[in-house]
Amino acid sequence: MGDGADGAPDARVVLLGPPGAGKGTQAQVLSQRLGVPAISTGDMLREAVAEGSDLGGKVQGIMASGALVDDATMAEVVRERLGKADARQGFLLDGYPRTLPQAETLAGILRDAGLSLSAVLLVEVPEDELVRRTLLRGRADDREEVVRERLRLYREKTAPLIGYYGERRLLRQIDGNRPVEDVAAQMLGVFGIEGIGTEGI
Ligand code: B4P
Repeated sequence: MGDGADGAPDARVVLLGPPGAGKGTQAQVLSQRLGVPAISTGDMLREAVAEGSDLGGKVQGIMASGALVDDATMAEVVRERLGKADARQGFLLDGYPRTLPQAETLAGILRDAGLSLSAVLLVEVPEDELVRRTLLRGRADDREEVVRERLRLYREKTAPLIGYYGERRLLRQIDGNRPVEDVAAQMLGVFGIEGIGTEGI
């Protein structure tokens, strides 16, 4: 892993894992410690829905049902976001890629910019715990049947990325069934940073 412009480790990171694994929670912690923006495609889509934009209108029903937004739409969203100035020194991608075509799109965006990923952190949590957490969270799409559909789609469409990134030697396994600060410490360890200062998350 090379060094960024200011001497900090390169951090072009993908957070991979099932819905409710805590990717969004960890992205906030890591963003602060690594000094790169957390980019959550789920949050971006929810903002679009709240604003009532064309994109929001297009994805609202899809998200409510637990289905995935199509790859072409997501490619536009991500290409535009990664083109912004704050993502130049690195980023934490939370919720993207979610399919093999999305992984290829991301590889293409980075290749065009002469860049590559630093690591893919796979957050692993048993399914019963995932359901428990998401139902506790109580977001609009956190009804049990919708959560089960999101988990099914994860196994079908997203889990193949584990092999994809494993072959590229980018995958790091993280035990997500631990307290938030322990999960953060495991992730920071990947970048050679001690997990201190994550209290009170
Ligand atoms: P997301 O917003 O990505 O939703 P998620 O996967 O359910 O959340 P996450 O894993 O980040 O969990 P969190 O930290 O909140 O996607 C929503 C929808 O958007 C998708 O269904 C899809 O329709 C669409 N979408 C987004 N990206 C897309 C893409 N690339 N392609 C197509 N469609 C896309 O944590 C969950 C809960 O657990 C929280 O309440 C938290 O407090 C708790 N928690 C976290 N860590 C914990 C820990 N260590 N211990 C105990 N509890 C913990």
